[in-house]
Amino acid sequence: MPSTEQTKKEDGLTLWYRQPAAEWNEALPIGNGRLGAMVFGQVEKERIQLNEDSVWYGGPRDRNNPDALPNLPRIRELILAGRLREAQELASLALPGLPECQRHYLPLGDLQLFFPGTGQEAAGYRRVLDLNRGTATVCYELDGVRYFREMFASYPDQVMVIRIRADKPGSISLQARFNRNRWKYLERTDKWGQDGLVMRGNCGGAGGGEFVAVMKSVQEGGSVRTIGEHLVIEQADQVTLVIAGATTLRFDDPEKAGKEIALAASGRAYPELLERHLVDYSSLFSRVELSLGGADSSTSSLPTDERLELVKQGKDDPGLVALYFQFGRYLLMSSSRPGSLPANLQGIWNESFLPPWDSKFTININTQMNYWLAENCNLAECHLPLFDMIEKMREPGRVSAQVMYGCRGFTAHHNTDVWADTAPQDTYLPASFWPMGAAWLCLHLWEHYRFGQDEVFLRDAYPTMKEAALFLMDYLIEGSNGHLITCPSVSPENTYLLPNGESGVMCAGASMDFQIIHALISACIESAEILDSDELLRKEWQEILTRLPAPAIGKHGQIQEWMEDYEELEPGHRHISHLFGLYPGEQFTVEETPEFAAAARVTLERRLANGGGHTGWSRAWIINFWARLQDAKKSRENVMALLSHSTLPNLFDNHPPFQIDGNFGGTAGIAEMLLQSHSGVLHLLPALPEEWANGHIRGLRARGGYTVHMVWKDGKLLEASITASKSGICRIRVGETVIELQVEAGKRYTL
Ligand code: FUC
Repeated sequence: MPSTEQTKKEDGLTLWYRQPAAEWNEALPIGNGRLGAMVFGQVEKERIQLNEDSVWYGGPRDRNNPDALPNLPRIRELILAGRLREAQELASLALPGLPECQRHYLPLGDLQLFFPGTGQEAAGYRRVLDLNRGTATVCYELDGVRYFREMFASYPDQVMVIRIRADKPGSISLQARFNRNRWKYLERTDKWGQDGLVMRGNCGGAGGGEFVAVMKSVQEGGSVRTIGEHLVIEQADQVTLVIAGATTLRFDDPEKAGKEIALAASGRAYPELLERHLVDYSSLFSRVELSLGGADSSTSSLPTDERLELVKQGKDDPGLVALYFQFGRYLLMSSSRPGSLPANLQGIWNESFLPPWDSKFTININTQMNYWLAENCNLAECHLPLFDMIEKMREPGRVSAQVMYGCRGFTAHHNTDVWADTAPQDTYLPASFWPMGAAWLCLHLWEHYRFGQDEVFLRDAYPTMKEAALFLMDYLIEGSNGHLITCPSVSPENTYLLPNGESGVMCAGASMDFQIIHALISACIESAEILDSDELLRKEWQEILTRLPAPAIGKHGQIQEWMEDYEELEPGHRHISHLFGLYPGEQFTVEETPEFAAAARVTLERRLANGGGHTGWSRAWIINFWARLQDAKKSRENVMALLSHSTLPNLFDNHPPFQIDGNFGGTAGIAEMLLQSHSGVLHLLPALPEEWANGHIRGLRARGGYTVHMVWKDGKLLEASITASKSGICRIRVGETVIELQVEAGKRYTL
């Protein structure tokens, strides 16, 4: 066994620990978009908790409430007349989905490995997640023998691979089994020949699919056999376990498919499996390199949990920030690859049969946040599963638009699930009856085009964007002063106070709605211009833009959250929806609309002064807001707050509980501090804090088809190089200086 594997000095791109995970939030995630695992690294009783992205409870349903449309005029009338209580009561009866809830995500199961103990404690224990290789390793010494396990989820081979070795021949003995804790009655494990197991079962619920997990063992030396539901390996030199999972969502016969996948992979020697994984993995991961300087060997050589603990005590650690940034990229690559489902609230990693918020796709911020890093952090293909989901939502979304609101186009409310369900989720008035989900999601299609400049993609995406815009056109109604307004709506998920002391959530015209509509319709106009189509519609869209209520500044100097300048019931609320126009939108910028930028600052300060940012994702959004306001100090303060208040020992974001959006939003925010491109200029180092005075980044992407490298020293840009994918004029800003560069596609320009 190569000694480098045990003694290798961690190079800043590893999460590592001196002890096994005592609980799930300490375990380390691996994944290939579709298959995921949490590796605990226990010495004697190893638990590898497995997920497959399409294991969901129940089948598809039409949950649209047929009583919505007949009652819509009355609900609107009551809201517009200020008879809120009655409006909300009627809405609670007529608008909810039937039944109220969408489907939920389930674990695939556990893989348990039992290693014979010696009664002694293992020495030299080390557990590592190597971000450069996409592998999780565990090594330790028992009775003078060094043991080594290496695990990864291979995208090219669509399997999970576990390699177990020791430095003394014949030392590997273990028993392995699948286990599915609470729902045992729904599945059963059988032998698959002498060297494999298959667990098959039903996902449960009406229309629920079938799932399968299979495992094949390839060992060198010793013996392998199956007894009952166990695989038993004795005195092998080394063992490779190959695990596959499949469901009826993708395969007519998941067992056949799972076995074929596992057989194909187990037919390859371990070094080949590893090599195929590494080639694929590093082709994505290595595109971006980040150093934020501040190397302090006293902390960078410490285990990750100990470093995090020091940050909680107030220690600065730019190296940990850079690691957190790359971990966000790692998580997206591991939970969202072409052909997989999009990253859900937990990415793909979930051990619960009734997970928090069903571990589905919450689309009033969370799912969108999951993808904020995809383009600028150079993982554009990881964005594709979201686009597949948007496509899948079109048909059900048309039904929701028609049945609930009598509108053309397609709509979705604040959640969707594996079946792309678009009817409302819950009867939770602050959130449920908000039909902007599809419109917001479609902006991701536009962003993908802006970064990649691929007109073929835009040609395909434009009809989807247009269909979301058609819904908005029909959903808008004329308000008393000629404005076009949304009704009913909510400002996710806040509550306002009326002057008479009553509180309400449903409203006409939440500011966020107008900002989303403005962004989507502007994107549609620009797309139609690029594609030279829909001239008449473009005129109609232009007219709508002039009739939307303009953003307003309220009595505190803040961006108004609603059309009326209401007080918020919870001024520190985690949602800051009315700053959509600052980020991810672009309506409020420091240069073009300084008055709105100033009001956005007041809004943020008020939220934070009242306890805002208490959930991980809210804190991550705040980082992006401050970055857009070009406030380096506040951006960094919030990065550190995300690490110290909302990060678990395995660096997972802590809502609480674990929710992955904060990881993704945090990574996006760090990138946004270093490079911005939303206003037609590449703004280099727009919010670089003093603490990151020396560093470099390689491979960030910018809108317009650019890839950017930067080196900075003492807080000043030293060198930048820009590669263009399209010829034209590139505008670059450093500090207050803007330069224009004539660029040619494929060439690299160094400043
Ligand atoms: C929204 C948020 C919650 C949580 C949930 C999944 O409802 O308000 O904080 O993130 O989504």
